[in-house]
Amino acid sequence: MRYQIVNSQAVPNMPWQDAPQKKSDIPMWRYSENPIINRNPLKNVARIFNSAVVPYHGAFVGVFRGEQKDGIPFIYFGRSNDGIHWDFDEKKISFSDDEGNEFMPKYAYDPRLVEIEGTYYAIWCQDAYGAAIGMAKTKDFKTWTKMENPFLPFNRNAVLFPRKVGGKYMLLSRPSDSGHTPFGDIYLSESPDLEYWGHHRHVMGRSEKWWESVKIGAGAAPIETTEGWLLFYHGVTGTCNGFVYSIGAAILDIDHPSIVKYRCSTFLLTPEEWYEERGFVPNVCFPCAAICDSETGRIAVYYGCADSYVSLAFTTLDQIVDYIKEHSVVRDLDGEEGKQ
Ligand code: BMA
Repeated sequence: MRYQIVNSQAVPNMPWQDAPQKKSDIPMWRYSENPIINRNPLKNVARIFNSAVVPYHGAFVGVFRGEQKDGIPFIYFGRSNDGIHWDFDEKKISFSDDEGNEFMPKYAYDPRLVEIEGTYYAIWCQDAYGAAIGMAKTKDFKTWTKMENPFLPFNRNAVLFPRKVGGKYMLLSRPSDSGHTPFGDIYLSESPDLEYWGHHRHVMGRSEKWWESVKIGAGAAPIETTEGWLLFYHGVTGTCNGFVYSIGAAILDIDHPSIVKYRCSTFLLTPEEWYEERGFVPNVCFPCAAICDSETGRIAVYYGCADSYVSLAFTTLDQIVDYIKEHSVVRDLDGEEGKQ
């Protein structure tokens, strides 16, 4: 391997499928059995999509956006031996607050999940007198402790880094409005304790490339590599029939992640298959997690499809980093420290 995944474990049993014979020029390919989670996946839940998973004790666990049959999204816990076939708890995850009282948000969606120093953190969008970021932690996936909300409304798409950088926890997010925000850049915030967030920096904005010309938002937790932090994100374009969500990628500086080293000017995946083009919200590929194997450099991206399903796409570190570098366009704004 030309590049290495750093500070990560070997996951020999991660989901994987070799690239198809008929290769696209973009080195990311879909799992042939997509979608891996279909409609009506459990009682009272009509659709699971935009969800995040991690390796855990030789198997896999995850937090799943489950749209209930009354249309309101909550987070459900799931486990899997192969990362493909999932069993879900029938009841949504309930959290406890500092005083041990049960806490259930009014709604919760687009969860991400990351391990930092032996604790697992889920982070999602929830109501805090307006759409904002909710956060909770667990060590055993049995009890979850609700943490302070990092930001005021309106903000969505929050993604934690898997380790401290320069002694601080790092969080990517997208400040937004109260609706289906027609704008949005990715910002970085840091914290000494996961409670007080500051030193906000601009990372990157929507670009003049049309596939991501309306807004962008962080996707999977950044993957630490010898080239920098590999970030899969979503980019949105506007059409006469509404938004289209594609998957893109960038590589952020390892010590100063507000600086973009490489930014892929093309999408990696855009809605093409029936499960991406057709659903509750058509034309959505929305990445929320990536599992990687440090031994082989294999990467599996979990993405929500058409707000209706979960699917898998694969790549390898060498192929994707080379592709990003070859197609990189970094504008002055991306290369700045993001401080004004
Ligand atoms: C965004 C979020 C995502 C959703 C997408 C497409 O604003 O709400 O959860 O997948 O819209 O509907």
